[in-house]
Amino acid sequence: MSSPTLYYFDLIGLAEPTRLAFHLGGVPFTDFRFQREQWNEEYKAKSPTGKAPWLQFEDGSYLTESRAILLYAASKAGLVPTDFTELAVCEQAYSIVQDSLPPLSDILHSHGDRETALKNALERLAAADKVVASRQSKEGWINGKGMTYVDLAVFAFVKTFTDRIEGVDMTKYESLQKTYNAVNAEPRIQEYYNKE
Ligand SMILES: N[C@@H](CCC(=O)N[C@@H](CS)C(=O)NCC(=O)O)C(=O)O
Repeated sequence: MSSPTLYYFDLIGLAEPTRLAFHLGGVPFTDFRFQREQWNEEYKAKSPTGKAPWLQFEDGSYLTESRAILLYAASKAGLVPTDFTELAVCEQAYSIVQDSLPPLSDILHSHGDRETALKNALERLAAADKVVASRQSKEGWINGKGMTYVDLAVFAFVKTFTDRIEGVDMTKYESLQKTYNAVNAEPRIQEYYNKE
């Protein structure tokens, strides 16, 4: 399983935490990005499930589902806790943040009523903020100790909200913002975005 290719849209979306984990771990991979038209014409049919992202290995095997792919990349970078209680704390935060994704997706794709979707997303964000606060370290790490894969997921999520959703003040969600700031302050993360 050497030098895999990560297939996804040219977006943060569900692939950015994996890209960051590979980068932080110094793990070689190909960051293959397609546009929406290319997806419709070519890559949807190539995807093992008709969805993206997926991670293709040189031997023909693959991993699909963003959470599984992130865990794979993060394990290579030493960003998955080996202690199961710590892992449960990370998964708790991952799941509750994921709950905001359906309304977030509705807003981004202009599906349904924006106000209702925004209200739902913000309600879930407030819940996620509360849960993250309960164990977060003073530096901002969600497991209370150091950086893990879930910090990368929260970073990408806050970045999407900040960059793409008008009218939301993410600084109100202090714990999520603190995690964002902790990840953003890492020199390897700065290097990643300065290179782009
Ligand atoms: N459960 C999947 C969801 C994947 C998913 O819904 N991907 C979207 C992009 S974020 C997609 O492929 N959309 C294009 C389509 O459905 O044709 C995961 O976490 O990887």
